[in-house]
Amino acid sequence: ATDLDWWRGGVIYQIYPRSFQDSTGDGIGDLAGIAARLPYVASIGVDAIWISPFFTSPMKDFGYDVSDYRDVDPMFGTLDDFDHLVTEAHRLGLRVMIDLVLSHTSNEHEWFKESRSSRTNDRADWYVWADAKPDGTPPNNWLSIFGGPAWHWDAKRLQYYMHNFLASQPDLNLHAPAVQDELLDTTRFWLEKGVDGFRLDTINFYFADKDLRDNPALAPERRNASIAPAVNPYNYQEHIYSKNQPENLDFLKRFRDLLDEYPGSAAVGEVGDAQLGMELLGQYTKDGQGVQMCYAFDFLAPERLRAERVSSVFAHMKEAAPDGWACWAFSNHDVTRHMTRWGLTDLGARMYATLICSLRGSICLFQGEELGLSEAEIAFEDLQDPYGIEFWPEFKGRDGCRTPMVWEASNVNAGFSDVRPWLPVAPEHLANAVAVQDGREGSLLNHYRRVVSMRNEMPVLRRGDQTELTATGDLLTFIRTDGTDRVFCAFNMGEAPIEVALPLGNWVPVEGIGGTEPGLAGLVLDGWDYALLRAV
Ligand code: ISL
Repeated sequence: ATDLDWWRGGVIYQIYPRSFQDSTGDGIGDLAGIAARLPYVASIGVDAIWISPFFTSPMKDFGYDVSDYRDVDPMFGTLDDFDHLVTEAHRLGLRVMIDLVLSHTSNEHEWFKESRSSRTNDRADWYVWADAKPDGTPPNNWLSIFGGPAWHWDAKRLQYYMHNFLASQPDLNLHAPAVQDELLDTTRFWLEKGVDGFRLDTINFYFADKDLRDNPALAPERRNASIAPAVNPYNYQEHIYSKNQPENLDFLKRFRDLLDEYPGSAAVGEVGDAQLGMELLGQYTKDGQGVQMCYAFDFLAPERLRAERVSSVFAHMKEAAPDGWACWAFSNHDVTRHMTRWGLTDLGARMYATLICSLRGSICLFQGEELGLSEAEIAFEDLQDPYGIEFWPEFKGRDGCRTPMVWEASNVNAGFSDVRPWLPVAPEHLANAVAVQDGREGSLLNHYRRVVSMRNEMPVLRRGDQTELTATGDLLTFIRTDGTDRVFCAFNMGEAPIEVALPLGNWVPVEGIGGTEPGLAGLVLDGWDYALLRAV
């Protein structure tokens, strides 16, 4: 617990509080439920939990629309419940990261209510307000990711306000010094409560162009629907003015100075940007001036992750973010679960689990990923996600990865809740329940436990360099090195057997296929097989 650099190469387990464990019988998960399930989380061997937002919220975007940053929504419990959760987590050796949404608030936040009340109040400039064009239309062509223009007319102020996400999520104006101060005070409030770190939502959306210039159209060859769905007009613009402004670096520096007052605290900033993600990661994590890690979107793409893609992402990182530190993920609460997205079998899921635990960087596992959960099908009538409702049925939204955790196969609602949950438990998930896999030696859950502890026990995997990354067809190989410690990692990212030549030296297997004799020149990996070998 004294390792101040725990985050470097650490494993973070993401909890979506609505769907983890209900303790009050309202069909919605809560903080007390999370606290009760922490021994399970600790059993996976992770370093930290990241809890998606649990702050007071009208829940238009399920907590990513905050109306009070310093309190817990009654649906999720109380500040006392949170304190108890932190104590429990620390007792179990888990660090706690909370999800701060500093780019925008809810339109029901007191700040916004005051800001919209006049053009002269104390918080008049806390949001991004602008006059209509002479013909009454919005000030510029910026679009909202969740559909429609990024501007909403306010009949009280007779001005438009800007929202990158829902109209009920007005963007804060971080150009106003008072806004920055307030957000940093809020951050301090939680540090004082004993949290160990933050996942910072949409960190690249903190600032928009002061002059509100129009975004240019995006050249068709640069179009990349890997983040916003292809049916979204947002994909037809280059968002150079509505986000990613250089003044963000100054704010992140201020944020980092605050973190440095609390040794051992760390932040991972989310940068969802199809074109510039890696460049921004490089800037935001550089030289201890910004956040420690950026959450990279590179492995969240719809297409199955191939060897070539892994190698090109790291090659790009070497160029664009040589000193950067990434946090990798295959699944989260915004994308189709990777079992389904990539059409994986159990064998494939094991290979990808071992791969993510072998990569240089920190990693995030999303609740249920360790169980091999597939994306749930949600009928339109049951749909909750406003993003899905907007673009249905071409894009079905994010509910399919947000269904309740499955604890027991036999219990009502899989042990998640005594009553009908806010999203249905997927019947096909029951066979994957924790209780089913827990004691079964070869289960995917136990595989995750094994590869996470392998990473924990081998500093070379957590912090070592990564060299000679090579993709040859479906074969991915690289060497992790830390002083004289060297681990050769080979992954067959396809179905057909592949012969692998070992680098010069004597290698003994540490994970994956066994039976390699020291001095052997090569081995054969069956489909989806992998091998980690240590130099002796
Ligand atoms: O930028 C994007 C598309 O170009 C998005 O992918 C964006 O990065 C992503 O949607 C941000 O997600 C986060 O903030 C949202 C919230 O709905 C998500 O759940 C959260 O993870 C708004 O707060």
